[in-house]
Amino acid sequence: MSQSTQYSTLNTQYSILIMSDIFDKIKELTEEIENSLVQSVEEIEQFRIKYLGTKNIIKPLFGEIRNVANERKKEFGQAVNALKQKAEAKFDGFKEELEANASDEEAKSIDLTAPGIAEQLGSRHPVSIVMNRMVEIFSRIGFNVAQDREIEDDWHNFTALNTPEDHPARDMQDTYYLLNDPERLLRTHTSSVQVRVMDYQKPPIRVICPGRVYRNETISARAHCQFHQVEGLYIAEKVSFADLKQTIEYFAKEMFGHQTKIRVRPSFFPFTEPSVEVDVSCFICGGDGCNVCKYTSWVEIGGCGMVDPKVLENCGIDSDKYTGFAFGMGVERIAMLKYQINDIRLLFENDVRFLQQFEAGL
Ligand code: 2NM
Repeated sequence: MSQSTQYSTLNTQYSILIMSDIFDKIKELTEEIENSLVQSVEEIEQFRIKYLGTKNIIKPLFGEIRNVANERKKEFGQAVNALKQKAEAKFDGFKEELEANASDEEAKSIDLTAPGIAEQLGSRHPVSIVMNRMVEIFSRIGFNVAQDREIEDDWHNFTALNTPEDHPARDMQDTYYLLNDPERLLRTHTSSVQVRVMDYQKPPIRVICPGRVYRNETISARAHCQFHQVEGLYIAEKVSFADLKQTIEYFAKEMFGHQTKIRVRPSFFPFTEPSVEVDVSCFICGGDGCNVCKYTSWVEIGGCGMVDPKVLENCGIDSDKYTGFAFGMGVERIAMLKYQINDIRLLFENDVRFLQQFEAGL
């Protein structure tokens, strides 16, 4: 035997002795890792430090390889590597378990029986609902919508409409005039829009004018200083009062139900002759008498008449060739009847507890 062989043999002898210890140590650590249990994040961290940290207890075993006999180096290396992999796998397992438990805890904290949070849908203002419905009804028989300014001049709001200089409607008591410009006022009806339509359009004319109007009224349950109107105008050859009544009857049946009847009572407006006020049979009680119709069986919905020839002439329309009818209705009044709202102020206060009771959509 050469010296080197001898030395090697010696070394092997020595190593074998230690090796049984080292292999025992590996086995012991393997079992320890396998049997490890953790309860908390802290214990997982302790495990990591012990087996995988920079000063972990597996690391020194790798250094021992130089003391292992050549013929067992491979076996030893594999065993230590396996031990290290075992520790890594165990640690990964702990982490996964922890994460699964965390999401379990989270899931447990959700009350699946709790009622859902309802999506808050906006609702349409009752004035808009009724106004849109009125426009839709008249659109179906050929009326076009016309809109124009709310700040008007005296001509379009009064003079062209045959309202005399001394008419009470022109009074500061009834009409809002602009402070810095007495020639301008807030329109008191949407007839002013129809005057503008007649100015730029030749007959036949068939328009409805929905919009906001202003009157200097003391605010109460029944009156407001602002409200909305839908006014209509039809000018052509041979337009008659019968045409007017048919149009109003069609509207009333569409708006309040097909059993609805209409009646007209003589009235007066500066811009129409003859003029009438329109009632519909009470759509709440059907004529038996109730609070809405004040036990009269009828409810008033607006006024109308044949356009005064002077108005047509004022707007440049030949009154020998053309005749026309016009009507006007208050949107708030019809909304209040339809929804049985007893105070007009509710329609202008924007209290959501009131507004939420109306339908979404059109
Ligand atoms: C009403 C009643 C009666 C009306 C008249 C006109 C116009 F411009 F043609 F002269 N537009 N609207 C009218 C007629 C309005 O409201 C109660």
